[in-house]
Amino acid sequence: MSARWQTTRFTIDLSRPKVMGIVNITPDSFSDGGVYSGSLKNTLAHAEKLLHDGADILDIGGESTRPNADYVSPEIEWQRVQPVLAELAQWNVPISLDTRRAVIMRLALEQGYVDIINDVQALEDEGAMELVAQSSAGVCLMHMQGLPENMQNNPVYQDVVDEVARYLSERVRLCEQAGIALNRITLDVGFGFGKTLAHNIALMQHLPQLSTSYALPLLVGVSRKRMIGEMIEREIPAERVAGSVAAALFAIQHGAKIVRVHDVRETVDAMKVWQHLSAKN
Ligand code: 8Y4
Repeated sequence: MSARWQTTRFTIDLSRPKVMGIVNITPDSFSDGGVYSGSLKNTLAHAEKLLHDGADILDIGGESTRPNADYVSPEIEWQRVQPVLAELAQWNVPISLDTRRAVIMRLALEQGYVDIINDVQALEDEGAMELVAQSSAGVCLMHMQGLPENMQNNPVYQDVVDEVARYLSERVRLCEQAGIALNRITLDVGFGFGKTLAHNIALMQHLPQLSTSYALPLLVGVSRKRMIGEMIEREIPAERVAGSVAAALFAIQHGAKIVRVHDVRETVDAMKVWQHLSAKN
């Protein structure tokens, strides 16, 4: 059973794990919105590096969903992502758009810019599910408890694994009912989104059960996150690279089909070594 993820332009073969490279769009205070603004050039150069390093998918986001991030209006979010998407859409690589907003999804889907909608709110925004259903995009449905602005203030679960599993199952059911075929859907437990370190560890340890119970591919995003920092006592995200690679390998070994990472080169190297040593080629 080799899973495939059906997206707008690409059918992504998940018989080997895939790497989603993170392209964060840095706010540019000097931007005139023009094609040659410094931040656009930097963003595209970064995307090019990620591809060179072995990324299989690029994930583009214009609104930070970190705890305590500043509010970004939909207008600003679109201003940030539009020029990047317009360029990357011509690169023949699957483009994922990280957004929670139906209006942003609609604009990007109308322009034919994206292959995948990566939504940390699992298409809960009004109209989002219908929009995706009317497109042929793939989608990643992620679990979050609360909202980015308050999610890390004392998250509580009775049974985190059970609650996340039930939530995602219900979202899948609704998506299918709305007309989104199951082969377009991947699932994500949402590490760090309204979860303590103990919750994150419990979810990671139950990945095999989660992946078999859904029969849908799991995407895992732990790159440079606080949970890694807590395990290795590193406050600075850039110092969490090795810890993040270890967690990505663990996730893959426990059933994750896609890992969302900042450090594509290091992650791909580690995955290649792991693959050679596993020797079931
Ligand atoms: C340092 C580095 C500190 C990164 C915090 C962060 C996920 C995601 C994010 C995820 C999926 C982040 C958009 C949070 N995380 N999408 N997005 N899964 N599908 N924080 O885990 O990277 S943003």
